[in-house]
Amino acid sequence: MQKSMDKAAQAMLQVAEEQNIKTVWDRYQAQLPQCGFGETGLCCRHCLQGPCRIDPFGEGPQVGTCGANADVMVARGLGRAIAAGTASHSGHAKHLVHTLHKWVHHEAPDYPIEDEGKLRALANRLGVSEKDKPVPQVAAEVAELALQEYSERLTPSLWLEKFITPGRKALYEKMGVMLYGIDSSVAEMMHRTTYGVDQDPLNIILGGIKCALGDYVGMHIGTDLSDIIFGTPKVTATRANMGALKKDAVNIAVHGHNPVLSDIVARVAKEMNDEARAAGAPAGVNIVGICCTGNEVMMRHGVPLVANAVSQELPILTGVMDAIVADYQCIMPGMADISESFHTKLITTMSIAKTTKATHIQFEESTAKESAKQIIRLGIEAFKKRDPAKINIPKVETQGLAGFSTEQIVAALGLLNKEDPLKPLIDNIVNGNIQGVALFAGCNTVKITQDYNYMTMAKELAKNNVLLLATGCAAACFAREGMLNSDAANEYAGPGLKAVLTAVGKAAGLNGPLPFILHMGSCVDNTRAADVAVAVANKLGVDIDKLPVVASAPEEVTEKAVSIGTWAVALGLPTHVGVVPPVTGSPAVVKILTETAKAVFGGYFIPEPDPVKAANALFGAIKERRKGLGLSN
Ligand code: NFS
Ligand code: SF4
Repeated sequence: MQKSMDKAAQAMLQVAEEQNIKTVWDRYQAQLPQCGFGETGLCCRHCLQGPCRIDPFGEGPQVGTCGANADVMVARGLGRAIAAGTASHSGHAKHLVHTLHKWVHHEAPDYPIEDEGKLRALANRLGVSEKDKPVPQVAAEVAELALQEYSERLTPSLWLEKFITPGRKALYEKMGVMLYGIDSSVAEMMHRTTYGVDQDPLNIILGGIKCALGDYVGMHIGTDLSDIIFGTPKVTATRANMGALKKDAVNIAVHGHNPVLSDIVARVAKEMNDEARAAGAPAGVNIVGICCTGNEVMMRHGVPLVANAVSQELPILTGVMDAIVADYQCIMPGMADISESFHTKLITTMSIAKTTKATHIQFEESTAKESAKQIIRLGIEAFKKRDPAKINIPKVETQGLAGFSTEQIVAALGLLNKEDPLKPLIDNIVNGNIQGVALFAGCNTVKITQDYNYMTMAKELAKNNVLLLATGCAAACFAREGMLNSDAANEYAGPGLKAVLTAVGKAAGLNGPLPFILHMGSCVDNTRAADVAVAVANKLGVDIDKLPVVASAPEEVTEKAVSIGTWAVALGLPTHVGVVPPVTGSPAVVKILTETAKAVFGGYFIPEPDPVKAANALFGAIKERRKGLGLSN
């Protein structure tokens, strides 16, 4: 199997081979064959009488020591994955809440409040009267409400109630999955899946849905507060891939997730150009992005994203990656080993995410700018230690647009209809120019040729006039592969879709159509797409499960992707996964996820490793929903 479709990644993998440097692909090879019990979800370590395994072929034991059967083991494993994902997204968001709270108390003086309008709009939506109150007071009240979302509430989650459709709210209450607190939903999942508690797979999965709604709320808070503090993304011309690394600059990558770190580094870098020049780098400091925080700074500052997820180690092999600054999540431990073979300085910054082989600079909001400068200085020092013989920058660099926040999508549509911006979108869905909308999210995995599923599915769906939204590593993939521009729209979009994109592009003063894939942000920004769906559903007076909107994580890896997929299902979306999670050991659980979920929530999982079949399945789901709405075209 080819490792990656990305031309720059291919070039660097060649270098890895020549220099006998082991990457994630080699480590994966060394793991093969992977354990069949683990792959199917049929092992359990939830107590010390284990580990227990169930024989999927029916010959060995069919229950664990305590009597847990395959259905219980698989459902419990899935539940815990959702809890881990929820804890991660909401932990990231909690960090932003603390930053806002510190800002109010003058303990985070270096942070801006870029979008007062969004702060006030959010306050209003949450029922806080903001009129005549100064920004710090409104911020304090919003931060307080956000913190309250975490612990056990006596009333349903405010964020969930205020942002979903009335139909969903009623359904969640009826099904007993209404969220009363993010952290409490995680704790409850840990409780119900521990030794001898929940033993009904359907009940465990309903608990998983409740916890996944905690993920949705955590992500929503993350996006809201990032926008308030750092600015709501605006459509930005940007570049991507490893060709954006510069031989004559100090190249520093921000890697991880939270703009609390990366946004400040991107801002402060502008002040450090002279120091870099003095060190012999005429082009100054060149900040680039890796993974989701790369998307954050790409949207807000046009910082080029050079790699993501499975290819995160490869920029080091260019020999010009002077420093990598990491916060948390999706940072492979293997990064530390590879950076040791080069001059690259790996810098960790968060107390919960250290690695023995990296330099740790504790990043505090109170001294954010100073810490950022200290970090950049380490990059400048490392630059001096470059080995010219090892320099090898692949000449692959793409152009595209990023930064399609919900607000920007509404603004773009407003160019066609100022009074009623959603109308052009709805009209074009009704007349069939746009058959439906597909949200692409998730990671890149070593188990699939990098980008292959994304690219294949995107082309298939676009041909059928499906508008694509992308976040996280999906958005990063499309950026690296040069899909976020007018040329790609001209090449791949079907005639109806192209006509709409051209009309909007023209109204926006572009030289061609809008991209057929709208880069909506990082992984936590998936709720931006949900907000668009909710707005359209509310306007039409139907629930989300009636809309021709689908989701896909074609190359997913993380537990976070499992939580997102689960709330997408709970929102009512047919949701494709290209890597089948460890659930196949329980046909009962598979049936709950793919069939029962559809009957109850309207949304359901479509596990399908083949990208063409997956695109057909999603388009089929879109067609089914169009028919349900009485749209025969
Ligand atoms: Ni989200 Fe995937 Fe990580 Fe971001 Fe990428 S791996 S689940 S997209 S970087 S979180
Ligand atoms: Fe085995 Fe049951 Fe313990 Fe799991 S909880 S390890 S199945 S005894």
